[in-house]
Amino acid sequence: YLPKQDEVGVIAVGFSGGQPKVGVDDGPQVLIDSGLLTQLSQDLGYKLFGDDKVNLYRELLPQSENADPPFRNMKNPLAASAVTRRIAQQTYEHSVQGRIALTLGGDHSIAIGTIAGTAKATRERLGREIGVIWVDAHSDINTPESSDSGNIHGMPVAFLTGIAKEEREEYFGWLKEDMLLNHRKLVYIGLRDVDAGEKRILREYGIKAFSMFDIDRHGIGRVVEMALAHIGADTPIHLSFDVDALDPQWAPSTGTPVRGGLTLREGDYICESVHETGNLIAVDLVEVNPYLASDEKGKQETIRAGSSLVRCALGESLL
Ligand code: 4U7
Ligand code: MN
Ligand code: MN
Ligand code: MN
Repeated sequence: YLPKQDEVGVIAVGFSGGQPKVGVDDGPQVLIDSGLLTQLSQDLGYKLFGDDKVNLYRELLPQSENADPPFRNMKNPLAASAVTRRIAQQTYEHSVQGRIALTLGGDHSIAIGTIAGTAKATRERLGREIGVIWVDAHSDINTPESSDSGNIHGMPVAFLTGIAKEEREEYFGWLKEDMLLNHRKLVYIGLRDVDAGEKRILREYGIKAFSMFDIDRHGIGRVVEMALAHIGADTPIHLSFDVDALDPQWAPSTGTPVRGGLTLREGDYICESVHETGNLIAVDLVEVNPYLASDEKGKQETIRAGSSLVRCALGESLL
């Protein structure tokens, strides 16, 4: 198939309602301010479409105490559902035209939208199921019932695979069959903080996951090779990259940092390898929160790391 490999649809999502810490909604703006989009167009030669301004979804966050009460234990469910529904429409529109959909977050709940949109577009455009490479310290596969926190950024994969289901339209019921991800076409890289309930789900469904243990054992080169083999050659790939997959040494400015993570070089290598397949259809870069580092240096390093990951996924470092 022939994606328009020189066109990128940008979706800048300033949404923080999938988790409790303020500031992740400024992630896309700081990435853009650092020059990321200019680099994509001027240095890498992409034609950019879509957002050059950030969609701040603050007006969709509950404006009063009882505006968006928990539903099945989920916090801010109406807001998260409404925002992700809109994002699904945006990634769908870019993707169905063959553009690479680049989404800058925002917390990881937004992947409910990004993947729903590319899954549907790819079924229509190519008659194919997408594969997802989810790079993260966490597996984000809690159901509303298995989650202890109630934070929706820990649940996107459960909704996307249909492991969590909800009929009511305003609570993710808009996620229809053609937007879902086959759990056999999902692979994780970088896991090191997986809840007990999530481990049960991963085991029950036989979901492929490469933890930090696997990376230490086999090395990043072999792990990426196995991950790509799992989803299959010639499968359209959606890469969803949570910056907390990186070790806090490179990306301290994020909401749920976990020690013992990927080096920046390993993160870049994953992105480069996905680019090299020629099958990349979408990239998410999420969970950059510019206010959480203990100093300015940590903030700048996190932004630089996030921006480097995106550029590598779009082919910067390959000759
Ligand atoms: B992120 C957690 F309990 N599993 O569900 C949860 F550890 O998008 C963390 O990967 C989720 O940053 C982290 O709240 C979500 C927790
Ligand atoms: Mn994470
Ligand atoms: Mn995540
Ligand atoms: Mn996080």
